[in-house]
Amino acid sequence: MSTPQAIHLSDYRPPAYRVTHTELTFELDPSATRVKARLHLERHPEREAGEALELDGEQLTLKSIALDGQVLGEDEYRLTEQGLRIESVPASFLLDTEVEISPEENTALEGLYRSGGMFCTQCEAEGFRRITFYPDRPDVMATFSTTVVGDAASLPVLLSNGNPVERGELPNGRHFVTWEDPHPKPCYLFALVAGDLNKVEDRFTTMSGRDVTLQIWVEEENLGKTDHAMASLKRAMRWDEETYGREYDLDLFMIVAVNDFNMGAMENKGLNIFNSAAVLTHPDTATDAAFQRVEGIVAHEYFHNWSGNRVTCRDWFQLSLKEGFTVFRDQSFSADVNSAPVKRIEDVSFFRTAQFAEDAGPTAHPVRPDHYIEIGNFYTLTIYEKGAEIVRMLRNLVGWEAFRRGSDLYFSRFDGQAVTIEDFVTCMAEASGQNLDQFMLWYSQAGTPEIDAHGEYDYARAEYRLILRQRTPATPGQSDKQALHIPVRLGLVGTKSGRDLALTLDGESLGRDAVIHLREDEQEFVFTDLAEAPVPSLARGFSAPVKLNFPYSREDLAFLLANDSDGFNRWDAGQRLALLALDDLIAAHRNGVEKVMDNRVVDAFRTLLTSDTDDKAVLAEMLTLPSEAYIAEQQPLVDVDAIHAARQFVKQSLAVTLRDEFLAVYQANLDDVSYAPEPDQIAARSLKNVALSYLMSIEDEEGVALTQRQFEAEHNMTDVRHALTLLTHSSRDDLADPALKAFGQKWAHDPLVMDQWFSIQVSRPQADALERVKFLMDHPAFSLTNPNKVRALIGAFAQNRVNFHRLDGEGYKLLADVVIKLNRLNPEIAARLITPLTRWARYDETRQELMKAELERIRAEDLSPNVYEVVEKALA
Ligand code: B3K
Ligand code: ZN
Repeated sequence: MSTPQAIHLSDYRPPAYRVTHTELTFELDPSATRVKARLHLERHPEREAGEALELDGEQLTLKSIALDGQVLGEDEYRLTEQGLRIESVPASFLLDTEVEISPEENTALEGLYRSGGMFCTQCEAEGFRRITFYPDRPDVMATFSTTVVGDAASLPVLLSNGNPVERGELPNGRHFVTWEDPHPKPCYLFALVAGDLNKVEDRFTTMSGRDVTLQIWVEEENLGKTDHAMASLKRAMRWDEETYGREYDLDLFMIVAVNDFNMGAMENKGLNIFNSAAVLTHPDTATDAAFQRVEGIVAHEYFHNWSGNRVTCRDWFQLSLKEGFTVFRDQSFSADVNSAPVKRIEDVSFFRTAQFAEDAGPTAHPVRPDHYIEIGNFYTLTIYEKGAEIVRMLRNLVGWEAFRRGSDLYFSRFDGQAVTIEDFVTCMAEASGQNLDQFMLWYSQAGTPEIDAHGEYDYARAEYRLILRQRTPATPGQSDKQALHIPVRLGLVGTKSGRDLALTLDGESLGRDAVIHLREDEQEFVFTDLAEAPVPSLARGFSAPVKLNFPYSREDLAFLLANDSDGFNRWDAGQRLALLALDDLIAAHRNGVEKVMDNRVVDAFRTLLTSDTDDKAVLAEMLTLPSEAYIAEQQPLVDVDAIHAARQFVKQSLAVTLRDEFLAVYQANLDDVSYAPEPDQIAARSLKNVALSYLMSIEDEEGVALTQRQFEAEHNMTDVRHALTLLTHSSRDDLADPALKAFGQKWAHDPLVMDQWFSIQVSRPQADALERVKFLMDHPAFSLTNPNKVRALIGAFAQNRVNFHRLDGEGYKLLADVVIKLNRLNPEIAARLITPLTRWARYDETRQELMKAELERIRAEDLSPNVYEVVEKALA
């Protein structure tokens, strides 16, 4: 393969020719599918006459080509690795091509491929060029008419976008269905599914009275696992009408579950294709977390119908235009239908662990990158989650009402168009009358801003002076950073009253909870008329995606944990308090001195455990210690063993001292009501299971007995999986092995449950985790060509902090071996899998060298653009 070249945002030009209508016919065959395409093309008004026509196309065998009905001779067009070129074409014309492709050899799962016995597609970002010659870019929007022809016996169901308009029998046992999609769309939203599928059907009446048929298509054995996805879909449809005034626009909305899928799901117009893991649920096989994930993803893909499909991206640099906005929309939906504080805590915990790490590593990039080699590498936490945080800041800056007006303006002004991030932000500026120029920097500047905050209370003047200093560390290719516009939501909690004090800034009264705007490198805010000294509660609700440092004492943090009126910051105060204690213990472990537990943490936990709270879901979060990954994020140099030992020590110390309290919480939250994925039940289960984790951490007789009882009761997968994890992660193989064996035998037939079984065992801290991975790679349920299996086994192992980072380097070597194999089979998955190795700079020298050696070993291979780009950045 030749050295892949970067493409740049600054080189954007509209296409020379655009397609107004696309007619496709597929003759499906596993090894030789024929695709006929008739493209209605016309010159773009902004481009000059006489330019050549260039169409993208990869791995296509051209069988015939004709322009306006005239067959083209071999000297009238040119085929390259990247596509097809015709030097001279009229201003408007028809192009007919016929190509042959081989779905069964397509292990990259981009374009048209086989999953089990079915055919399905994944076209975003650039998969359509593996189906036919086409201007494969999002700013070419056409109506589509698609005829799918296939064997009637093995492929009774033939689906594509839009509405079915014709169907019939053909000779040789074949049949066809023709689909029309009246909404112009870019080809990345094209979809086709064919297979022996069964449907579950429901209806939805939209706010204007349109009757929509809803269908979820699955393989027969999964027919009992669609209720939750269907209910979620209807909730999402109603929510988008009520919240954003957005209504569905076709008579039919379909979801299909497929087993082999690179991502969670795909928002193809009218025909969403889902990874089965993101749609199928049943109380016996899916955890509460999985139920909530399904709800969120179903909503996310549905919301794309407006934020992404009706209004799409001009080019792939604008990816966050649709992804950031849609993640924000799905987060808001989940917050509205579940526990809002817990949703925020979960999202932020994940964000601060994983996106901060991305921002601090060699693949850091702006939310709108200015160049890339392979767009498939840019479906990142930065584009998605940081993009969503930016939209959230916008919502908070302009207020919900102006935000909604801005969103209405955006959808009406740009309906049917492919647009840019400026177009979106301009609507928000117009609707609110605010100047968002400085705010735009959030899109172009990479890295996590850090705010160093200091405060001082002056008794004599009854004033609190707060000084905020911002800086954004250099990221690859961006050494000089400018000051961002950072909204900091805050309260000042009175140390005597424990209440939020009234805020007066520059003579203006701001209430008790306000947003101040940091726009300079350094700013001072003087709050006046404060009768008591406060402890500041800063960046409430994580009001901006920044690291906020304030020299809190442990007493301050314990105070905020008890008194902050902002639930999110109360939780965060607990996390900060635990982190301070963990810091000491990590140091003690490294220095080989005795570890001593900080009593302030014990006291705080005792108070939490014995308090009378009605918010069990938040309490469960408060009782959860920062994860090893998050603790690692806070350390200058990651010492995996010290972090593991310190966290384990805190957990066990709490369990020993507060055993009775944990036991009481566990017992108070046991129930035998029939399972429902409802907020109250989920909250009680999380609280009970957090308590069980502590009880089991000391592995005393009662903890073990309770865990085994919970495992054997088989009440629901949430409880069973939690108990199995505790048994498997305990120090006792006599607990782990029988439980794993029973579980593995019981669920051998269910791939999604087997994924959980794989993950649980390879994430155990015991020293045999790596050997288990190797052994399980030969398990009949494992397959390197199924992305879910790769994630469940290899991906999960790479998250096993202690064992992946083994000092003999065997963990790194195993990952590199898999990456090398997947580089050929599935480059998109291969490139994602490398991530943990790219973080080498965070570790000690020995590990750095071992990790870099594996990256070098990968680099020596003949690489796909995906893997090439990541490895080059990691070794730059
Ligand atoms: N838009 C898809 C992502 C597909 C990426 C494939 N390389 C899923 C989503 O964000 O909804
Ligand atoms: Zn999306």
